[in-house]
Amino acid sequence: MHSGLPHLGRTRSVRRSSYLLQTPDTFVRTQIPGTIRATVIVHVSPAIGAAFTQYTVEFEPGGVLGAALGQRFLYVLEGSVAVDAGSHKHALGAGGFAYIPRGAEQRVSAVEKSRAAVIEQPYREVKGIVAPEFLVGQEADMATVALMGDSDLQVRSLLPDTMAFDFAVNTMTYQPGAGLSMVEIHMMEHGLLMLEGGGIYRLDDDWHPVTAGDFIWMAPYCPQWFGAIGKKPAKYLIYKDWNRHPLRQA
Ligand code: UGY
Ligand code: MN
Repeated sequence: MHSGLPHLGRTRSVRRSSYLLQTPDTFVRTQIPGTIRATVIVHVSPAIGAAFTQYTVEFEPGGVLGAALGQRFLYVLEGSVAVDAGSHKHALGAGGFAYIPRGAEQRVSAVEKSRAAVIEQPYREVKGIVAPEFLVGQEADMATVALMGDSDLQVRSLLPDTMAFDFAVNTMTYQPGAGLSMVEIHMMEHGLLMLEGGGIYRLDDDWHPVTAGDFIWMAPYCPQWFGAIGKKPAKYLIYKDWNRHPLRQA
C-alpha cells in the first residue's frame, strides 16, 4: 500500500548559490496577475539572483496568460497557443515560438490544453541600435549548426544574432555520447529546460543526472558541461543573456 511518504524527502532537485536544478517532482504551481485558466511554474526569477525570469505556463483550453513585464519569449511545448499582438496574429503549435517586444499590447491564449516555456527580461537599450520587433518562428525551420565542428551536437538559434537582441534562446541537440567539448565558465547566465533524452550535467563541482522535464538555472560563471547518455538524442532549450557590455547588466 502507498505509505504517503514515497520519497522520504529525497529528490534530484538541488539549490546551490551558483545553480538550481529543479526536477518536476518539486514544481510548485502558482498564479500571476492576468492568468485565467492557467497556472505557472516559476523556475527562476530575481528572487534567486537572476536578471530574468523563466516559467512554464500550463493552460486549460481557452486559458490566458497575463501581461509581460519587459520583453517576452514564448516557446510552445505542447498543444496550440494563439499569440495576438496588434496586427500580428499567430497560432503556434509545439516548437513554435514568438518574441514579443516590451510594452507590446498582447494576448496569449490557449486554443486547446497547452504548455509553453516563457522567458521575460527587461530590455537593455544601446544608443543607436533599434530595439527588436515582434517575430514568430518554428524551431524545426531554423538553421542548424554543428557546435565547434561537432556534427553530433547541433545548435539552432531561435532569435537573430544581431546586437538588437540582448538575449539568445537556442536549442541544442546531442546525439547519444556527444558532449560539450569544454567545461564552460562564462559571465552569461542560463535558463535551461530539458526537452528530450538525458545525460549528465556538470554544474559547479557537482555532476547530476538530468532528464526531459528538468529545469536548470546557471548563475554567471557557473562551471558547466553536459554529456548525453542513453539511446536517443538529448535536447534542451537554453536562454543566455547576450550582446551587451559587461558593465551594462541592468
Ligand atoms: O551557449 C552556451 O553557453 C552553451 N554552450 N552552454 C551550455 O550548453 N551549457
Ligand atoms: Mn554556456
